[in-house]
Amino acid sequence: MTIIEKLDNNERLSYEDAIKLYDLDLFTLASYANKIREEKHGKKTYFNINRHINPTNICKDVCQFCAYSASRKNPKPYTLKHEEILDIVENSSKNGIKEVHIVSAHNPETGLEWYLDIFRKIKEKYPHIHVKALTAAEIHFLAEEYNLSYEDIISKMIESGVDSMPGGGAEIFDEKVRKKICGGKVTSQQWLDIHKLWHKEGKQSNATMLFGHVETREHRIDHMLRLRDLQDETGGFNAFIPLVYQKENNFLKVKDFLTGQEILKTMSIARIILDNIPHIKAYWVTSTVKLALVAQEFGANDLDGTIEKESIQSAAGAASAHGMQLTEFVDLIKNSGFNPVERDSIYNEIKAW
Ligand code: V47
Repeated sequence: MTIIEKLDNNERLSYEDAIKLYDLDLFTLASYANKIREEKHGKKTYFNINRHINPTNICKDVCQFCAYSASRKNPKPYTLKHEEILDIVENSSKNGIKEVHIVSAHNPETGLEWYLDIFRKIKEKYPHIHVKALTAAEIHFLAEEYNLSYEDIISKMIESGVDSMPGGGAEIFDEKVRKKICGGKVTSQQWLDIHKLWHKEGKQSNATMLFGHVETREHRIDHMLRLRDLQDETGGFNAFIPLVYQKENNFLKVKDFLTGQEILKTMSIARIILDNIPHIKAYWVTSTVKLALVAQEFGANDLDGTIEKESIQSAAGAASAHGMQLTEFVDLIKNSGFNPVERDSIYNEIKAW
């Protein structure tokens, strides 16, 4: 059977099939991806009103693609006090945020409680705000640093009020590429194991993929299929988020950058092969806002949120340092022909704008 026949029959695609998808032209891929998007979500595009907080940039690990952590490329180490974080949440709560997305570097100097106690403090004062915090990479770091199991860290997260886990730290699962770009931090299998344990607690998470650096198309397909396999077991992933690599201020020397066509093809392929993950997020921070809007017709049905302040990708060149204004965000989605729907962090609908 040809790949087109398999697509027409809605067959689940194998690794060999999925690789062939990249040989199809962009608009053929888009028509299949968009059909799936429309069957699942119609013309709805989800977003949330959120605040990203990155409490420290001091990191034990050195990822070659990272421009955020304090290093000789970015010699400005900081660690926020809990009072400073609470001030940020106080201000953001006045702007109507429904989620704080808290991700830190791997700081061996603060102690475990510094990482966890802030969630308790936020929950106590703002019980209505969803706390999305601690990537699998941070959980692995904390477990190693404090000689605890992943289960221990996860139960401490739950006790402290963490509601869901973000999808960061996945990068690319292929072990050879991983060694090159972020050897030393959480391995691919450990990343998957941690999400599996989190899902086992009845909790939800997201999954990212960093692409457009030294990986190949085959590595991307392998990455997505490892996620599809875990999702078959647990059903705990809400969204898949392909993160487009940003090139400034880091240690990775990448000559050729992705074309818009390659980014859109990858979005469409993700929508086609990840048949068990409900949402594909075009993270406007890394794709640019304009391409994220276009991606709505290539399988993506979520644009993340207003963010307010973004430090990780903006350190590497993305135009996202100050987030997006809510009214502009909503207007852009409407003007591109889609229906903006505000959601909470686990995709309950809050308001059709
Ligand atoms: O894992 C670091 C990435 C991620 C660069 O779960 C870079 O809803 C591009 O995971 N170019 C953290 N990307 C951000 C993240 C995320 C973002 C938005 C929503 C969610 C979610 C998760 O940022 C890291 C890493 O892959 N990153 N450096 C760079 N130069």
